[in-house]
Amino acid sequence: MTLPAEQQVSLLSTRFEPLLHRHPTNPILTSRDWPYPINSVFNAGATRLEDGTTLLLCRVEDRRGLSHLSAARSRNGVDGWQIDSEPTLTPDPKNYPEEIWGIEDPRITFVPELQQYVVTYTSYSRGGPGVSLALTKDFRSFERYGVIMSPDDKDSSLLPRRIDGCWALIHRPMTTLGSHMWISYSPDLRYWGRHRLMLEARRGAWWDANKIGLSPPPIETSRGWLVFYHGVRHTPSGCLYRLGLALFELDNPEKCLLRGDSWIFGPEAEYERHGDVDDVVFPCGYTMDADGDMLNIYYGAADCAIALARASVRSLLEWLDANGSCDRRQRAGDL
Ligand code: BMA
Repeated sequence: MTLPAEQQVSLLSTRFEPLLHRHPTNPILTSRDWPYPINSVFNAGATRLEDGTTLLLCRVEDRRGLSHLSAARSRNGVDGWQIDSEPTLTPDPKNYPEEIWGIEDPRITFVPELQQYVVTYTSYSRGGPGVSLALTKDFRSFERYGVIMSPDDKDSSLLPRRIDGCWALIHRPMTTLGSHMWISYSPDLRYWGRHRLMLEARRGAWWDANKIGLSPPPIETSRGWLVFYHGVRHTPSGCLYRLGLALFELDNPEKCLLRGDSWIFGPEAEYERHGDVDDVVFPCGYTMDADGDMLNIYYGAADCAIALARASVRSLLEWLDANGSCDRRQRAGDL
């Protein structure tokens, strides 16, 4: 017997006030919904098109283990999904050798100056995962810019406008310093430099020790860029992916204003706890309701399904005011 989603979470539910509310019909998309045979669908970028349609650009894994991206469109962002009958963006290793082992985890940014969507995604090369970028107007044809951050690097998203005349990209290179979030700048989306450490993974027993990464694209609020990031905790039985929250200065996004100490969302429901990879919640996209406050956050669950949670920006900022700090803990490595 399958329990309703809200009951499924009860065994593990914490007594903390939930900030993200799971949709009662979760998971909203699985491999069973796909018009062609696939292994799994998860980690989707999201945006709202001009006509109000919600578009998800989903990571789809085939039964070779390689991923491509496919678009799913819905009027209400919950059900009635129209899924492209064939893969929307497939790896093209002939022209882009860095895509030899697939393309994964897209983030979508609509850029008013370009009147286009910029999609950043992981290209899985022989040398490991790197960051690639493509432009599109309609999610049917794409202009690929190729790899913009060499391996090992992933979890990237573009800010929707220039900062001091330059485009800004958040990403997560793996260095001997650890797996931290960095920000880099470019005059033209092709050549990137001025690399700056943006947010460090903590160390020791913290939930976000050693490895963190950007989750959906940053959310622009009047108080700053609101950033969901994932923390990966290594445990004897595998990794635990959870979500934390931080706020960065609008015109200087390297500057962390507030960072919460505890995670705000983690795997609790059955579909988040068990799948191809257990205990993973991994949002890559959100849409905002017309009220300018309510977020629809689309997340991959256990690398097997796409689920939806809703959260109010106002309550996320209130939580950060009450639980965040802006001291050296941004640089938590030396705590
Ligand atoms: C991360 C990414 C995600 C994936 C997660 C859990 O490193 O590769 O695509 O969902 O691992 O497997």
